[in-house]
Amino acid sequence: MISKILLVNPNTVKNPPVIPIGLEYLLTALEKEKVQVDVLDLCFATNPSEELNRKLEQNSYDFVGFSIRNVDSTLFFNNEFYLPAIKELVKCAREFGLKTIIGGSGFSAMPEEILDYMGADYGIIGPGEIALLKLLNMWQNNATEEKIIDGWQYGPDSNLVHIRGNLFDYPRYLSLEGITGFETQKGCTNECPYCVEAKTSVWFKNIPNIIKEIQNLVDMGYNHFHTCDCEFNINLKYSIEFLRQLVESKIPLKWTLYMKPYPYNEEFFRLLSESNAYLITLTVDSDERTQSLNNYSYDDLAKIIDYCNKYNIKLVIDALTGYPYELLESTIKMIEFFKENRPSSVGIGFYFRIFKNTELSKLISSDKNLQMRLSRSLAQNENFLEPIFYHHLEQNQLKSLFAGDDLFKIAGLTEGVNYQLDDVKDE
Ligand code: B12
Ligand code: SF4
Repeated sequence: MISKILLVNPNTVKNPPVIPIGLEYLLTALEKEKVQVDVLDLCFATNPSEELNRKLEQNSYDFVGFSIRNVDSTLFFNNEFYLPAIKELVKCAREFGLKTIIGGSGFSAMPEEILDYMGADYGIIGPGEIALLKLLNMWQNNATEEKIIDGWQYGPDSNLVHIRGNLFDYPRYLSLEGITGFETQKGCTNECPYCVEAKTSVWFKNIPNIIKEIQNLVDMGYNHFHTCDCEFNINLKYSIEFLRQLVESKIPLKWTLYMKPYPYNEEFFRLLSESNAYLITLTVDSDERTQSLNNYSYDDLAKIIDYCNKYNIKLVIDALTGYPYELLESTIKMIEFFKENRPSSVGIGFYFRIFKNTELSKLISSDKNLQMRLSRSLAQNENFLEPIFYHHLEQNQLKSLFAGDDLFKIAGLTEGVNYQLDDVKDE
C-alpha cells in the first residue's frame, strides 16, 4: 500500500483535554500494513488552521483524516458546538487538493449529515482500524463506490497490540488533568432512547492484548486510567474475565470506569476493587420505562450502592430525568431514592440533546406538543446538527426538590467531568 495519510486531532476541548486514543488505535492498524502515517495534534494549537496549513505546505500526503469526537458538549448550559471550527480545517485540506476522510464517535452519531456539512470525501462509521484500511485499498483500486463505510461490520481488530504514548504529548495532557484511556470493547446493547450508541453491534477485544497495552503505558509512567468503553459491563462474563486477568497481572495502576446498572454481581465489584478501580460513573434514568428497557430497577441501584460501599469504590451517578411524558412523581422518586441511598454525588441532566437516528428524535419529530418544549424551533428538514434540546422540567423546580442537599448537582453548571470532582478525586 503506497498511500500517505495525515491523521488530525481537531479536538481543542480542555476541560479536561482528551488524548486522541482513537487515532492511536488507527496508527497501529495502519502501520502494521505499512501505510505511511503522520499525525497532527491541534488540541493545544493557538491557531489550528494555520498549523494545519503549515503541515500541508511542508509535507505531501494523499489523504487527510479528521477525528470528530464531539459534535457539541451535549450539555444545554454553556453549550459549545464544535463542528464549525472542524469544517474550516476540512476546507483547508481540500484547498490543497487532498482527499479527506472523517471518522470518530461524533461523526458516527450523524454520519450523513456531518459528511455533507463538512464537505469531506469519505466517512467511516464506528471502529476504524479495519474499515480505514479497506477504504484506502478500495481507493487504490479505483473501487470506492461508497462515500460512507460502516466500520461496525468489521470491528476494531482485536489481534492488535497497541503501542501508544509516543506520538501525542501525554505529559502535557496529564498536566492539565487529562487521563490515559484504554478500551476493552466497542458498542452497547442497551436501548436508551436518546443515545447515539444504543443498540450498536458489540465487539470485545482480546484481553491479553489489552493488558499488554496497559502494561506498556504503565512502564512509561502513565498509571491513571479511564475506560473508553461506552459502559464497562456490557457482558458480565467478559468483564469479570478482564478483571481477573488485570488483577493477576499485578500492574500498579488506578482506574475509573463508566458502567450501566445491569448486569453486575458481587464478584464483579470485588474484582473491581482488587484491580484498583476507585470510581464508577453509573448511567441512570429516572424514567422507569427506560429502566425496564434496560433490565434494571431501583432495587438494582440500591444493591450497587451497597456493593460500592462494601468494596470502598466511589460512585457517581449521571442521571437523566424529564424524558417526554415522564411524570414529575418519577423525578421526585429518584431524588428521594438518592437522598436515602447516598452515592458520592448525583449529577442530574434534564435537557435531552436530540440526535438524529435516535428514538427521541423520531418521537419529537412526530409530536407537535413536544416541539413546544425545544430549545429552538425545528427547521424544515431538520438535521439536528446545530445543538437542540428537549426539556419540560425547570432548574428552580429541581433545586427546590434537592432542598439544599449538596449531593445533587445540575449537569453542565460546573466545568469538568466526574473524575475531576473534588469529592471523588483519588488521593
Ligand atoms: C471515555 C469517554 C470520555 C472520557 C475520556 C477519557 C480519556 N482520556 O480517554 C472523559 C470522561 C474525559 C470524557 C469527556 C467528554 N466527553 Co466523552 N466519552 C467517552 C467515551 C465513553 C469513549 C470515547 C473513546 O475514547 N472511545 C475509544 C476510542 C478508541 O474510540 P473512538 O475515539 O471512537 O475512535 C474509533 C472510531 O471512532 C474511529 N475513529 C476515530 N477517529 C477517526 C478518524 C478517522 C479519519 C477515521 C477513519 C476513524 C476514526 O476509529 C477509532 C478506533 O476504532 C465516548 C462514548 C463512546 N463509546 O465513544 C464518550 C463521548 C465521546 N463523550 C462525549 C462527550 C459529550 C464528552 C464531553 C464533551 C462531556 C462534557 N460535556 O464535558 C467531554 C469532552 C472532553 C474532550 N476533551 O473531548 C460524547 C460525544 C457526543 C457527541 N456526539 O458529540 C460521547 C460520544 C458520549 C455520548 N454518548 O454522548 N469522555
Ligand atoms: S447504556 Fe449508556 S451507552 Fe448504552 S445506550 Fe444507554 S446511555 Fe448509551
